[in-house]
Amino acid sequence: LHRIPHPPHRLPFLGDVLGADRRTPLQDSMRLARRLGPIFRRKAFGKEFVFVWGARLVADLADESRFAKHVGLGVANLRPVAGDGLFTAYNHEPNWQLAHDVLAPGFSREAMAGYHTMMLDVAARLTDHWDRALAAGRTVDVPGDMTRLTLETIARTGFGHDFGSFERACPHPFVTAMVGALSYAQRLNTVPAPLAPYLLREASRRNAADITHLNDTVDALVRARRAAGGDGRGDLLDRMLETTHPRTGERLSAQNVRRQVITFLVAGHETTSGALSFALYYLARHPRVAARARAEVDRVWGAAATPGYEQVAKLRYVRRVLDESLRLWPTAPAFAREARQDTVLAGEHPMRRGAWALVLTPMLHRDPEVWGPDAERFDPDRFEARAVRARPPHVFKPFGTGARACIGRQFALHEATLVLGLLLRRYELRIDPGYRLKVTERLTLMPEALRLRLERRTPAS
Ligand code: MNH
Repeated sequence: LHRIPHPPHRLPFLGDVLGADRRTPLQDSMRLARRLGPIFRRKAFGKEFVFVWGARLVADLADESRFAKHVGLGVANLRPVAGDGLFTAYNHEPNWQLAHDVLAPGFSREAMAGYHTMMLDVAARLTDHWDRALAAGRTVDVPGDMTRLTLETIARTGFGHDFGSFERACPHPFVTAMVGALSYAQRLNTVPAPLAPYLLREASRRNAADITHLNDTVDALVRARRAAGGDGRGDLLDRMLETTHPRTGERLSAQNVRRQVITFLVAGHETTSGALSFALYYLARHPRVAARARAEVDRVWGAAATPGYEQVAKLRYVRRVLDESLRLWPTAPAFAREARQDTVLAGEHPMRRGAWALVLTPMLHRDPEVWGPDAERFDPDRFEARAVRARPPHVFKPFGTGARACIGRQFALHEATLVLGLLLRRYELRIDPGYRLKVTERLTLMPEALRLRLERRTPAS
């Protein structure tokens, strides 16, 4: 451990927390990473954390035979909310494999094709909303509206539910409760654990109320489905309630269903909404990129009023814009890996069984050894097939890695590419030239206070 650098001037007990901003722990760690190099330590309240971002080190951590997901820090803090749901389950908990096997077919190609029409319906509510803003000469609230869109999409495709987000001036109470729970989970890392109940007394009371609200919302949703006797036409909730494990015949318990629904509602929209928001930011900042993407949409979709399922995956350049946005700002910005047995990381750093390290994805995605000296520059051409093939594996990890990687990856990519295509086809995006990108953190990332002015696009001749 002594070979791993750490910041100078450590204080007893407080460690390296001085000068740290508790609202931006990730961007703080990025600053430290730039100073200290591809692997470093950070100490807080007597605990020491190891951060890794060098591409060679991360590639080694991706070796599934020696390392596995570690449920730690932010993820562990969500256990009171999501328990042994897919995202927060420990590797050894039997409900992980059970739920994974039961739910994986919900993300197959066929299932995705089935969600396509519902995704289009929800996207039409977004464009209606934006058309009204445009007609009234108002700017649009990008993170707010992307959150409305992605919440409605997962609620509709997963659970046949409508939160009415576009009809509300303020976020749905479910969203407020969810943001509260995520922010609280992040704050827990900024105080010494034994003191949390005292230091965060008020916040922890609010958190308990938030969790109760999440549970109540989900219980009502499940009750309604059971009362209707199923028939979500094979959506995720039907699978959770009806499907038995193909081999063991086991079923998810009522308690576990509740945790999975919360998991999917949260994991299924917060990160996608951030990804869409950053992509729109970069499109508005780079008119030439936007023009090229728009030309592709025109060419691939032609005169069709709405795109078919197959026509979304054909938007290769739009997808590169999305990938490049996720490179610079992967909206789930870290994941943790633990040693399955005593091992040596990259032949250099001995690790005991159970020892773990946090991968700082935004820094992995900026490692100059892989991405070059201009790694900070936005350039979708980095994801041209030829350029991708020329890079080593495990250098682009916005969806995590291995058995516990994101189950919703294809879902998110289809939804986001579809929506970007629709928005590019319909509007020109204008950004206030004075806007400076500022990133808000609540476990996930979001461009703060991003507003765009829309212009109705003059139809292509
Ligand atoms: Mn998602 C796991 C990122 C969209 C449901 N997701 C992960 C992990 C990352 C991640 C990173 C791994 C975390 C870890 O190793 O601790 N997810 C994203 C991003 C987007 C995203 C960047 C959008 C962009 N995720 C979605 C969507 C859904 C979803 C959409 C559901 C519809 N994700 C999950 C679930 C897991 C997960 C469930 C946990 C999988 C498991 O452990 O088995």
